[in-house]
Amino acid sequence: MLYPQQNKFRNVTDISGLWDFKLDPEDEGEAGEWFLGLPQARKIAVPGSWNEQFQDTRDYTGAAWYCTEHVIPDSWDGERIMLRTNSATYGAKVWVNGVVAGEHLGGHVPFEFDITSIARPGEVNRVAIRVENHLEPTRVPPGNAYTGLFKRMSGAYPNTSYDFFPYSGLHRPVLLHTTPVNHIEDVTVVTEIEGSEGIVRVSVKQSGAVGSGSVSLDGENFPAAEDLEFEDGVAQAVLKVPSARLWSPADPYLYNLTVTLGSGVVEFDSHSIEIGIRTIEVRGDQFLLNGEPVFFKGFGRHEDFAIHGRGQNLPLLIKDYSLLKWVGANSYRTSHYPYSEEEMQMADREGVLIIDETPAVGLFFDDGQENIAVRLRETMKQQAELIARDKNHPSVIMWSVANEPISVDILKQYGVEGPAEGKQAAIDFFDELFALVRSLDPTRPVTVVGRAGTPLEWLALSDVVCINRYYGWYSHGGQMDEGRKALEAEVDEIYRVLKKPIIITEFGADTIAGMHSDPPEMFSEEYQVEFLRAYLDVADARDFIIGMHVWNFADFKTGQAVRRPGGMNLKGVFTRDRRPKMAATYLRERWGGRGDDQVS
Ligand code: BDP
Repeated sequence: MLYPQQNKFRNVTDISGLWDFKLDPEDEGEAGEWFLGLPQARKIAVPGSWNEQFQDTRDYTGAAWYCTEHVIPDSWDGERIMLRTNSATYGAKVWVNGVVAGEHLGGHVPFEFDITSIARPGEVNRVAIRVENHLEPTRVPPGNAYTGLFKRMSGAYPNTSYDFFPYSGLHRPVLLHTTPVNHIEDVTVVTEIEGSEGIVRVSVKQSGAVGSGSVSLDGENFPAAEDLEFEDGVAQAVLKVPSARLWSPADPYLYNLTVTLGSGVVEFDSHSIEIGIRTIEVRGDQFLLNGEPVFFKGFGRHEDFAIHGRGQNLPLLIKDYSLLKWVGANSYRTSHYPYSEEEMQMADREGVLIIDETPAVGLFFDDGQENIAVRLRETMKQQAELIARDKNHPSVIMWSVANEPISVDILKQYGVEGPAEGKQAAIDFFDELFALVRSLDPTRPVTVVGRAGTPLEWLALSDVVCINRYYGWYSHGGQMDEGRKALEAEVDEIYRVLKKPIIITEFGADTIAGMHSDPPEMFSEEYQVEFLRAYLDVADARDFIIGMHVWNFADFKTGQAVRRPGGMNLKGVFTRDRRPKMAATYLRERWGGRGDDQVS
């Protein structure tokens, strides 16, 4: 799905702002025709989670209505008019001028509907969106699942199968945009390197039957173009870039690629994207970027901030990238759902390597074939949408299909006897999921992120083994020396069996900013430093560990539970308002972070 853009063939208008809003706990809105206007509405900010904008909505996950009016310009008449919602968590139904435009399930990727036949150029148009975030066991991620391990372990409220707050609502901008009727539908770019030459393979899909077009690449010393000849709406071209300037964290150079439909005097449409020329490959124990081994230094993160909730927050995005550079990180994982498109654009521009994760967090396999099949369908759909959205970003270097799925063996450790068939069901689930990802994108490695006790057969599916570990916290609490030994023994055993490179994608300790102790004690800033030091030392002594992602970049909101003071997970090395704990300064020394003046 192309990112909307303004150019001489296309228009974009962001219709976010203050919208009318109303909760619909009884689900009466549709019968009451609220899509024609909300009775007794209050204002809400779009984008933004609804949970913290009012006093009475914090734990509300039922249906709610958003409504706005917008004058579509006359000049849009004759164009294809689209309504794009960049993120609605979780289910959305959209009306324009009282007519259903479409529905979508899944909280973190954009969806759009062709509203040409219902939009009224030159007039006021009414847009209504009903959003609901019912927590259901068959959703991805699941909620209200009494078999879910997170619920069992933490008793969290609201009842999610994951450790972050179920923020709800319109989380990213809502756009109206146009394309010509005959338009470019999709562009796919794959790059290779031969010697010093960059090879850019471009595939273009159009909606109509225009016979030809062109693709041009603009960048340092290299303005060049190739013709496109379409057959059945699809065309390919290969651009060769002598002495290509390769994309990498050290030099995240982007070329501008423009596809044009039509040729000469008659052009129908064009679309531009920024691309990076780079290769990635997992070879032996190494992850190679442009043929050179990379070590991943960084974090698991969340889209999370007070009051905004999960709502897009551009000043925070800028601040976080500046802190990532300050601390010396070169990578992060979009734990535990796709982040905004603007995040991905920043990663391209700043040279940050992304493990791009779907919302499949906390999956389980002990509630019957039927439920498992629904979750598989939903996971595959969301995975395919993510690949369609992010496939052209040079920063995206690996897909993570799921975080910490719960095997029946893990449940057993907690005294829950899962059904025997849950074992095979999970194997079938991941076989299908991995096959889908590899067929949709054969150019990137794929992983599933494991927790303590994840079966090695599951980890073996991954190109890079990704594991989350909490020795010294959830086990061996307060005994970092013992925790370190347990970690060493386990990673050595995993490597002995799987012979694949390992990234520790989570390790961290809850830390109350300002709490100190000597000798270090759990929850103190000193303990967090000791914890991180031990893990980083273990990694330094092992070539097969190719990356360390601290959990978490910043403190974040989650459900209320005895393990979560104030409903917060405090494993951030920055506080929620981005003040550094001692651990941030420690990481900066260890990772060689840059000064503010050196941040581009
Ligand atoms: C891991 C989860 C992560 C949690 C973390 C924790 O992947 O979402 O926030 O543990 O307990 O199991 O802090």
